[in-house]
Amino acid sequence: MKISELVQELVNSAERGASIARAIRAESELLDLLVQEKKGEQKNPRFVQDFKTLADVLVQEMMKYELSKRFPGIGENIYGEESNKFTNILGETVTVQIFPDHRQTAELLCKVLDGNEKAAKLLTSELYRDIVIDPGPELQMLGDLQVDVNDIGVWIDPIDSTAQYIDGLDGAVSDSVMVQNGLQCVVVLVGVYLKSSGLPIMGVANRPFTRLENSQWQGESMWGVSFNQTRVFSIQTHEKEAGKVAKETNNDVKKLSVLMSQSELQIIQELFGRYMGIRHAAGAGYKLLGVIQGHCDAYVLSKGSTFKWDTCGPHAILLALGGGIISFKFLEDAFSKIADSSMKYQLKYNAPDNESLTGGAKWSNSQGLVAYRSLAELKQVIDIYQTTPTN
Ligand code: 2IP
Ligand code: CA
Repeated sequence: MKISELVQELVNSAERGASIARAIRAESELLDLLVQEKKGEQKNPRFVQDFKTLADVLVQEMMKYELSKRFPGIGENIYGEESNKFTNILGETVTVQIFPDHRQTAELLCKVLDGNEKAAKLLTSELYRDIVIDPGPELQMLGDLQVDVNDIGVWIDPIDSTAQYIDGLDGAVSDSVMVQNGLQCVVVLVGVYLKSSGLPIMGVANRPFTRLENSQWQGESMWGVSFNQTRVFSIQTHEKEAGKVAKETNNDVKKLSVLMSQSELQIIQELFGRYMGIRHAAGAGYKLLGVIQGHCDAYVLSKGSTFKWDTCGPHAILLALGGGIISFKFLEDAFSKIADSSMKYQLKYNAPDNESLTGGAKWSNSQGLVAYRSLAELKQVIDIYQTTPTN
């Protein structure tokens, strides 16, 4: 399979996902369903108690459908956060999938949506919209590079930062180009990894709600490939410029700035906060993009609260840039050891981190993570971690 063709297909699919995410917030019929409070007792024996999950599943299934159409057989190796089976209180189950015939898809959606024909039609028309976007001139740099279709797996996070997506507030831009929360934190993520090595080789990240133009949300898309000796990425120069501005507005330009979750342990925030600027932002994908775009130098998370689908795509882009993502526990190792065999230390995507992980935690990045833009930044994070007393 030609890598450039897969990139083109992933970029298109992620854009279609982004456009569905925007349509749901723009059409009142769909938005009402999204923000509807979940009532404890449902009068109707509904299939969908939670429309957000249906939105997630639809984006995921649409990507599966589109990729399988183009690359037969790939579908069995595409994994996502959500199950596509919905069961109502009568014990009936429907499996949400996209059919070649759009009428069949509309009928299925109508059933899942308790007969809401209008919503089913609106969603169906978004699902089949013809979308082809230009991945940029960098695509040509991939030339004729090939990958064995039997050796790849795909992780999809159809809508990362779902809480922000449902709240739907525009995050206010404060002292930096990044927001702390709001719709801007939503990201559609797709990552491709090699089954043989577990390493990510290709990633696409699409932010559906990047900026408002004439009251309409505009998105942005980026991708990266890190395969054998080839490293190509699409990050545009205006994003690099934005990163520069962010750093210059920092009082101490030499100080590293690190992204953390609002819920990061206090002790970790204090430890790094003594020597680094700590920034908070919602969304694992959004924080990873913050590092990719150079708005911050690293993203540090001590807990296992992210999953393979959150990190696989952005991880491939970071590798393409010369950075990476390692487990937080490796901050205890010598930097020289990590630098010497940095691929060995990267998070892996072909198996759970360990066999004892079950249920919801099975596919978590169980020992936390450190995402960095280059080894120089990773070195600073390790130095601080290893030399700072915790009291
Ligand atoms: C979540 C989402 C959260 C993030 C968490 C992810 O994915 O990105 O915002 O937590 O790690 O798994 P935090 O914002 O504290 O970093 P989803 O929204 O898809 O459940
Ligand atoms: Ca997620």
